[in-house]
Amino acid sequence: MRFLPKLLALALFLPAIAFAQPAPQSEPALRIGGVVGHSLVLTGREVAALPHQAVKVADEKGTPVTYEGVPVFEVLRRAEIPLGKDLHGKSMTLYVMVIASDGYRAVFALPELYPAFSDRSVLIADRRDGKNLPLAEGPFRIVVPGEKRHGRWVRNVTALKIEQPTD
Ligand SMILES: Nc1nc2c(c(=O)[nH]1)N[C@H]1C(S)=C(S)[C@@H](COP(=O)(O)O)O[C@H]1N2
Ligand SMILES: [Mo]
Repeated sequence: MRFLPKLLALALFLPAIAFAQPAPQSEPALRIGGVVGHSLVLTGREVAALPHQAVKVADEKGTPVTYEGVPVFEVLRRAEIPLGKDLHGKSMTLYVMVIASDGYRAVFALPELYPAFSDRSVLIADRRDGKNLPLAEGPFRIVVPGEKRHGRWVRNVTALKIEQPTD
């Protein structure tokens, strides 16, 4: 019984030790969650290993630039969003909330990203002119070929959340 107070003290102290551990070296990651079959967290390396497309676009100042990236659809597919013939009816109201590290957000309706609906590939870019994205943009940036205003070209993307209005 004499040990009980010590055990209690230990039990109370252990979580403090656990929280005091240095956070694991956090690799840049992209979270995909919300209305999906299963949530995903992809590291920069995992994103780099997915099939890429290169697009030549003009940046917001009009300077030509080549981005390389993964079609957003390819990432959503791996999180098992509703696909194929399932993308009709109620699924037509699904949208993707793109979330950045500075709190900036932008929305794409799912059909905008879906090859059966659109020839345009909205990309999660991880390279610019053959190099990793600069810190101000990376590690991931949305690139929307053909979209003149760049309000949805979200920099420093940390998450894609698939959502649906509730009513
Ligand atoms: N994370 C984040 N991304 C963002 C913004 C922002 O404020 N935060 N601004 C958007 C707007 S309004 C524009 S016009 C473009 C500008 O891109 P640039 O800084 O590469 O020229 O970034 C877009 N992406
Ligand atoms: Mo903008």
